Amino acid sequence: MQENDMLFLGLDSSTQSLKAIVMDQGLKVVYTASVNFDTDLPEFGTEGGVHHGPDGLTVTSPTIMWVAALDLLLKKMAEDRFDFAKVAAVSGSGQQHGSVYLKKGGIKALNGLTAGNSLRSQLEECFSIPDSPIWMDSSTGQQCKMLESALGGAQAVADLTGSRAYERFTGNQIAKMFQTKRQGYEDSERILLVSSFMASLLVGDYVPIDASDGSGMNLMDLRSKTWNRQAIDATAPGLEQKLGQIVPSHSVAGPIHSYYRDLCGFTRDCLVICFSGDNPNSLAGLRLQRAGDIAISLGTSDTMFGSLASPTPSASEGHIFANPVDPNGYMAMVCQKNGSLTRERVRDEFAGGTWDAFDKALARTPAGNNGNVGFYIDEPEITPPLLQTGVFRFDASGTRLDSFAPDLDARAVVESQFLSLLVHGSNIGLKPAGILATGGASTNKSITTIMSNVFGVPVYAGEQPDSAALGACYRALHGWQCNAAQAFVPFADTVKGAPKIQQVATPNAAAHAAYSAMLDHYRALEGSLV
Ligand code: XUL
Repeated sequence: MQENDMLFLGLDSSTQSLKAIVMDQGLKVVYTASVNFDTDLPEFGTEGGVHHGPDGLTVTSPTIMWVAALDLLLKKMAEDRFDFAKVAAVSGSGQQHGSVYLKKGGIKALNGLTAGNSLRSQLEECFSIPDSPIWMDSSTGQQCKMLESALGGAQAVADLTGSRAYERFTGNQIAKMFQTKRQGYEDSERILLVSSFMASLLVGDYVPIDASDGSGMNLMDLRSKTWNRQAIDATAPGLEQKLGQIVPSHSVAGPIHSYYRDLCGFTRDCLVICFSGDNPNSLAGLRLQRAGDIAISLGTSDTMFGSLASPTPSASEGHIFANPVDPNGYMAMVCQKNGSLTRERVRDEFAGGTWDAFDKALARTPAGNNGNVGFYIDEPEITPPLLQTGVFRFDASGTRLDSFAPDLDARAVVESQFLSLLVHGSNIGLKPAGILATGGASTNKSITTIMSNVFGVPVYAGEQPDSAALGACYRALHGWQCNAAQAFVPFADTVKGAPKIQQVATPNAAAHAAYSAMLDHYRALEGSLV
């Protein structure tokens, strides 16, 4: 491989798709490809990449679908004549919290992968629990209570692990598996996150969990970045052995397995750098290096996050994770489960079904919606914690209404989502000086304008909307550089040549004043529902 001809591959195994972004050493994106689970792999019958259980709380994805997606992605890349031989390092991103259960002998199947057969056909029988619970699952309330009572309450769990016990956090999902699918749990040789599972596919071996994604499990000591004995013991017997090690996110997971060399022409030198969660990768992709550099990612879920030097975990909201590009740093994050899909549902039901019509509805309504506030809870919500689904509409006097004029619904869904992020983000130290908007809806000018007005700060958007996949590319380069130097290289050095970001919205003083004036009204309505 020529030193000046190297490429870095970032994969993003998200809820709905598996994407690839490739960049050169000058940080320029040179290739992208993607596989959509619903449309490219219809045989799995997913909706938005998931299956909803009959209880309304359980949400899973067929684990083998993610394997089939990698088969298909590599096939698409080969058809595009992508030059795999130039890839110096691969890293990746996985939807956070989801868990993968490999049965005894799984490691042999990974080690023994041979080109000529698909990954899917070689790994189909490897899972002790074939459906992976994912981040949208909220069926583990009981297990959360058990963890909190074992560790001395919600704040104690937050102080130790960075977050109070959350239904979607992996430890509570594993506890439920132990309690309800005992045989599957016992048969598990290794339990991986989506991120470490995808990396394991590439290395052909079980790879460690990185500290940043490991922070989303309610099992890791946030400060020492090791498994917390009390949390592990309170979750399930024999768990530590099934989880393997935790390593810094920039670690080399291993060389790419010969399967990929034989199948597509990767070289022996190609390194796999530990994969991490999608939110940590987005932090890297957006190069959020100073406190006050905040991003809001508008995806399936909406998240607000930024870097922090010292963590102050809260039992009432948000999460603190280990920082994915600074082994001594942290990041804070607030996550709202009802994001893009909810906005799209409201658009389809009340605003003509197109973004153009939605924008027009926003243009016909004033900032602050004349005091009308709506909570659109299609999925049980994390922030604010509203487990009861439905639409809750209120007028300026706080009276509950059954319906709004349709234009008011369009504005209310966007405003309440941002007001919630403002209120809950500030509670854990996320006070933006400027906001980087990312994810699908970050290209929608009306939505970023409302964001800017709610927070009263400028909003920027990168040229590259797929920040998690891009962050995985940056981390592939970062990990490769750290390995070459045999020392930690500051991430700022890795990304110093990255393209400048564009300002896309400037706050309007009058609109911001309208939002500031309605904060108490918003808080009171939210409080009445929680
Ligand atoms: C984060 C979370 C979601 C998923 C989405 O805590 O649950 O953002 O990571 O992929």
